[in-house]
Amino acid sequence: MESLNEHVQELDAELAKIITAVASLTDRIHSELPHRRGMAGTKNVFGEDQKALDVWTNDVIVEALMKTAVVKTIISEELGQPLENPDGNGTYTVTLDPLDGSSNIESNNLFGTIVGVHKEKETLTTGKNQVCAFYNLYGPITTLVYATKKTGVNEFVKHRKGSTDYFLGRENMKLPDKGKLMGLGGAPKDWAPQYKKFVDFAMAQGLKVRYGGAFVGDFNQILYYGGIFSYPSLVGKPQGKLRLVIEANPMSYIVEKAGGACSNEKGSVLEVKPTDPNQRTPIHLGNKDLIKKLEECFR
Ligand code: AFP
Repeated sequence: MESLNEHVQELDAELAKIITAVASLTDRIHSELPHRRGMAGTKNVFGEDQKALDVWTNDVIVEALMKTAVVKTIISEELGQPLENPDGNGTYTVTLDPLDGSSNIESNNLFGTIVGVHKEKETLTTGKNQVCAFYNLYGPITTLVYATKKTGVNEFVKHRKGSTDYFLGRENMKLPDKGKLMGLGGAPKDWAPQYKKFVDFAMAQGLKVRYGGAFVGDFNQILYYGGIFSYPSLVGKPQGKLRLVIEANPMSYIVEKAGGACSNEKGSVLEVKPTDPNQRTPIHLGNKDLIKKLEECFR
């Protein structure tokens, strides 16, 4: 059984350090989950109440990433503005959603960590410039899915017995040819007529609706079963809910490496040049035929 530590040896050594730094925190984060379900009493940059666990998870991951000495800048949902490495070290910019799906903490539903990695001089650059993206899913089984151009998309399973490492579950993952599921974000009363048209089409094709309220979990099931995850533009909220830089871009990179496609209803999300680390975007990810149909509905 190949371990994550062995698998990442194929990568640039600095990039491998970023992946293993986050992966090595899983036991620490997992063991804190039951103890930190309350509010921290502060708000993040989006005006949302921060849960104690969000704040704590952000701090431990940021500390570990900075310690690698290969990270120049961190853009995190919980930090508001990009954080430069105080030692002036590093060449990578890492985008971080430390605890995606944090409103699922109270209800004990899925949540995870989403990471995107860039190696550009500019801090804010298009998603297509990512060199790697990965996520941790703290589910009944904890998994780490990472993608690079060289390795494709690979899933690792956290070993519980006598090891802190992850072991290869699925290598070079590809979306199934025919999608089975759709995850539909936002209240249907706020959906645009174009999106309603697409949903009617997808339902008529026999796709089933499954939605858990954490991007990590809702995307992960699409990677397995195929279909489409959407958090669309909404009436009164044309940019939808999800964040371009820290949420949409890493998952879009992964879905493309798995043979799927992404869209912001006009074109690929990965082509959008961000102007603000916190900007939002409509996001749709999944099988290419469904993304094509979605864009036709919006034309
Ligand atoms: P929280 O981290 O505030 O729970 O938001 C999670 C999220 O950004 C993303 O993980 C989900 O896909 C989406 O929001 C769920 O939003 P709804 O609660 O509107 O379904």
